[in-house]
Amino acid sequence: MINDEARSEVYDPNAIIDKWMTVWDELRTFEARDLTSGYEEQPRSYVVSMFPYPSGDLHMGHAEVYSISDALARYLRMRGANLLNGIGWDSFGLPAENAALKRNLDPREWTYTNIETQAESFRRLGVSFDWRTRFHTSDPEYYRWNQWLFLRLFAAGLAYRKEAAVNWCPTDQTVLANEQVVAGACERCGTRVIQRPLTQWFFRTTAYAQRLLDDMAQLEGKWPHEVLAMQRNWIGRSSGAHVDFAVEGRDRPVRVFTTRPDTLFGATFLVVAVDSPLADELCSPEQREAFEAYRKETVTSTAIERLANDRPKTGVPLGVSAVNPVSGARIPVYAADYVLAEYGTGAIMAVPAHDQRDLEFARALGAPVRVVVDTGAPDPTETGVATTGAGRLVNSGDFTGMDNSEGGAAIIEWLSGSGLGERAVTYRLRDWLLSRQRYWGTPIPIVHCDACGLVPVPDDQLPVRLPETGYTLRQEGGRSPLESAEEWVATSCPSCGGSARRDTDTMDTFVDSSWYFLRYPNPGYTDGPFDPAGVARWLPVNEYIGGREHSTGHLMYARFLVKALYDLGMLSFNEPFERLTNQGQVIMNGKAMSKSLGNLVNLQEQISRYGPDAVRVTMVFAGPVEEDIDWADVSPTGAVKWLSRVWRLTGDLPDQTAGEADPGLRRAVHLLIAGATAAMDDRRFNVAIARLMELTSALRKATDRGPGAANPAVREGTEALVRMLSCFAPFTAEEGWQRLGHTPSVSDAGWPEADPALLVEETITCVVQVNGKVRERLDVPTGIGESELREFVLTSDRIRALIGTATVDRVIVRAPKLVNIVSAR
Ligand code: ANZ
Ligand code: ZN
Repeated sequence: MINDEARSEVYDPNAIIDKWMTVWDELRTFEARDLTSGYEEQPRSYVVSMFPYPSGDLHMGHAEVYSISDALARYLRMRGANLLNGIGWDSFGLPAENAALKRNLDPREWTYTNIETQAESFRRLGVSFDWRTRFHTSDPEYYRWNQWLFLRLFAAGLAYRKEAAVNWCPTDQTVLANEQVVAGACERCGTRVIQRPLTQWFFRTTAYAQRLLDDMAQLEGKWPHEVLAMQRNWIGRSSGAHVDFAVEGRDRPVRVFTTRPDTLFGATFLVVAVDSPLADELCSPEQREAFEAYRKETVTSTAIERLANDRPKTGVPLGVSAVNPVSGARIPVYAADYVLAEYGTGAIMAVPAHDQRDLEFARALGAPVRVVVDTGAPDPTETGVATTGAGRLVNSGDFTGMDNSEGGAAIIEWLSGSGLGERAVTYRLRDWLLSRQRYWGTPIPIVHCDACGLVPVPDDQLPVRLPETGYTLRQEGGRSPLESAEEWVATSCPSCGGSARRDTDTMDTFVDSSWYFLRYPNPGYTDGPFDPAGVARWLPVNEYIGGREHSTGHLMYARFLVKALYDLGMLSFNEPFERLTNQGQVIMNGKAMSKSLGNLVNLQEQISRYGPDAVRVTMVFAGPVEEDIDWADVSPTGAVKWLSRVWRLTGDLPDQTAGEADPGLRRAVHLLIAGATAAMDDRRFNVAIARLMELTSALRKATDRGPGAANPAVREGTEALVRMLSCFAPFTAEEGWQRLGHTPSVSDAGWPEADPALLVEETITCVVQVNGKVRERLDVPTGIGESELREFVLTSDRIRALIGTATVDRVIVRAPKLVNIVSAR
């Protein structure tokens, strides 16, 4: 009997950190076996967790994502994979610049200090990164390749510059991509975003819209369903038709996009986006004043608000009329804000009977309503509710009587034949606006020359380095801070040698993060953005782990860029991440943690109180990976208790085992190994931990009241426990492994294998009689049913030999102990 209290040693999780950090470094335990050369055969496994942004020290959210990704990485490694677990920093971006401006510092200082802090915290958290992969996107050695990639896309026509109405954040004084505008506000600071016309750089993501959709087939079942659904919505494929409407006094028709060509006879007016050049062009002199006034009102509303169904509809007549191509009716043309300039063609045919927004607009402005699909629902003119269902066409000329889907196809055909329209597909996805009017980012490697236009900086002049004086630069009124670095801006044209100016915008940091995982295999590579041999060896990423907030931004950008590089012949695969896992958020009392709510939990405080292992275990054990963890509902004290039990157990076992292994315990151990393994394979890490906890209890019971600490089954079970534990609580496991008399590292000991022979159910001896005489004893599972047992006995070789050719008259089965076969002699 072992008395825990009598032992002088206490489990002190913080006392063992430095020791094991040093051992792992010395043994190079977590280095991939062949990072940059000497490539081995399979299996290899490449795990990437979305790389951190260096905003201060690590926080609870980091602890969660890296506890999960590390459990997975360690598991795959223990299962025999040559594993690469990379780490770098996404170190350009606004917070550094804002902090620097506030304190009059160089953003570099803030950034690199935070990186050092985070790196140390990662090590103290026991994350098994291969530190040789480390790089920072704000290093010129990295952003140089951002510039190089930009120039490849520019040469391929995939990077271009145009004037567009863009999202502008008045507080951060920068443009934002659509993906960075959340509910009409700046994702970072919450300020209302306004629309401003500016000349900006774009990547042509729309050229890949269909492939971004189609290639999701590869990800089905391997990425979370919701992420795929969000991407599908974001790409927003619509199919329908383009229809041309002749407009009085204009030689070219107005083209609209519609998903309901079947309703064409019900188009009683046209609506053009108020902020489109087309509206400006169509407006008659009489309506000019009203139009300008209306246009002014709309600049502050966002696309989402403009499209909202419940918003009162506003607009102005443009004072021109168009002709409905099928009915020949003269219909008025309006400008309104519920039509977006950037979607479809920026103009619509309004069918108030069958489209709610059009109906509300018609009611507000007194336009006619004409029902053309009889859906069986009440008349929209009376109810104010547009009828959107299927039905038969009415008031539709020769098409009257057709069912509406067939009618739609027939109308498209007629339009095509008459040169008035055609089948069309439209996407909601927009080109990626990548230029930013900020300092702390990758300078765009383009020179503006009056004579030559946009001239790429030659590759051998890369990187275009940021000027060092970032902190003295100010930005005003939407000008990039780089504009005030006059000496830096002034340059000569690489093409004609004349005086020219550098582009003063920097790249969205999502450019940096769209390819970083290609560089981990050889982070110091100098002949290109990534080492083709290393990429061939390690890519695509097998397991990608990160937050679901990146569903439509980062993940879409990375997919786009990989496809573009595939087309440029630089990659041999077209999807970057084979499998994606989203972890939930760490929240507090039902709310996201934030300084302003005062519910921030400090990670370092948790670690110093409970130790890194207990914090990690708590994160992973709290629930399924994709669910949020409310820190108010969990406490690492439970994990501390469990880990100290494991730790004591490892100290309680004698060096020499004695006696026969206890069969019941062995079976329990192997069943729990099998259970934990299956849970790990399904990424149900919390379930795996539950199995380990059960195993701990079984072993504790066996040492205290069962066969005793010296029993070989206890040692076998404890060693298996410690090996598996190393995925979640690496320091405690390492310490336990040593206490069990082994040399480090436990990570090299491999994941325990469940013995299949021990997994079969317990058996009992069944007596088999033939005509009342005992002829055979067979081992059968205790839980076997009557019919199963009958089958089992009659098909067993020995019984069949006994019976020979005699016919079986009757079989009496008393499961599980007796079977009597009555057979004719
Ligand atoms: C006539 C019509 C009749 C329409 C009807 C709908 C129902 P999705 O599915 O989102 O692609 N639309 C087209 N361009 C638009 C723009 N730039 N801004 C706002 N609305 C626009 O929607 C396509 C439908 O949205 C199109 O089909 C058009 O209205 C409208 F019973 O045309 B429809
Ligand atoms: Zn020039």
